Amino acid sequence: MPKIVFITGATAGFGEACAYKFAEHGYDLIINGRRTGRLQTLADTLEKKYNVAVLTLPFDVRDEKAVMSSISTIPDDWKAIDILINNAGLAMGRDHFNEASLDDWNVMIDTNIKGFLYVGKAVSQLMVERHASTGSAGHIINMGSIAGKQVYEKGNVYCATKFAVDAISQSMRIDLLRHGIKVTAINPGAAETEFSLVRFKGDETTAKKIYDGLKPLTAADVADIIYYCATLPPHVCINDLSVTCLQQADTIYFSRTN
Ligand code: NDP
Ligand code: 8X3
Repeated sequence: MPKIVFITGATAGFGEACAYKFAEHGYDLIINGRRTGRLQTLADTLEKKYNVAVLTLPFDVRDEKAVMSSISTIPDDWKAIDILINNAGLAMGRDHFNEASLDDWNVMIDTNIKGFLYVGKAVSQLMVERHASTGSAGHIINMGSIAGKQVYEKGNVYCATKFAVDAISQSMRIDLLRHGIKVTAINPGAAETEFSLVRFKGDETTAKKIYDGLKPLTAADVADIIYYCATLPPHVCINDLSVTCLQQADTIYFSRTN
């Protein structure tokens, strides 16, 4: 039986790269995102290229009812989820605390904390039930950030949401220990995806500047690391992994070529 991996935020960036990586290795996939066209195209491509089964599960992670009903009504043969990559998330704006937009803060809190919690809870329940009936283990891989380890100027609420992911990952690891569920937090530094374009609301020039003089991480780099964490022996769990490109020491210190 192929293993099943459930990836939120699979329409771009890390999530999409993970979908390719796991499909390449024969996993069946449940993929989520809001852009249904992209989701269906990805499903069609992966099914054709890698001969795997793909279930699309479009919902907005901020919509509690949609998350809970979509996941509880997954067809029975898809409920045996081995790995959750709880990745959907975003930054909105990069402004000093007093100047930042409340709307931006609400979107980040609703997506990166509340949506992340809804998905984590719904899938962990399925994993717990499966562990009780078959003894099989699950693995939850949470997408944190180095912004969840160290704050930076104008990072305020985005950093806070990733500090929350860090804290929740630690709590999940403790609470799910008795159910044999591994919990891994991945904390990347700057990676060139659609992240900055979303953060700067479509302003391509500002988004590009983030990577000026850098060879940043790619989505494929992060997917490789996630795949490595997910395929270690059953008794081994990477709890927390931070990764940056060579030119980045932490959230503040960079060695740019320009
Ligand atoms: P992208 O913008 O490239 O991808 C983000 C993904 O999240 C998209 O698939 C998007 O899909 C999905 N998403 C966003 N909001 C929602 C929502 N409300 N409901 C469902 N899906 C949603 O960014 P990344 O791949 O870079 O980011 C992925 C994660 O990695 C985020 O949690 C981010 O905070 C984190 N991260 C990113 C870093 C970076 O430098 N790129 C570094 C460290 C962490 P859609 O729009 O179709 O819904
Ligand atoms: C994304 C990395 O440094 O832009 O989480 O906040 S950073």
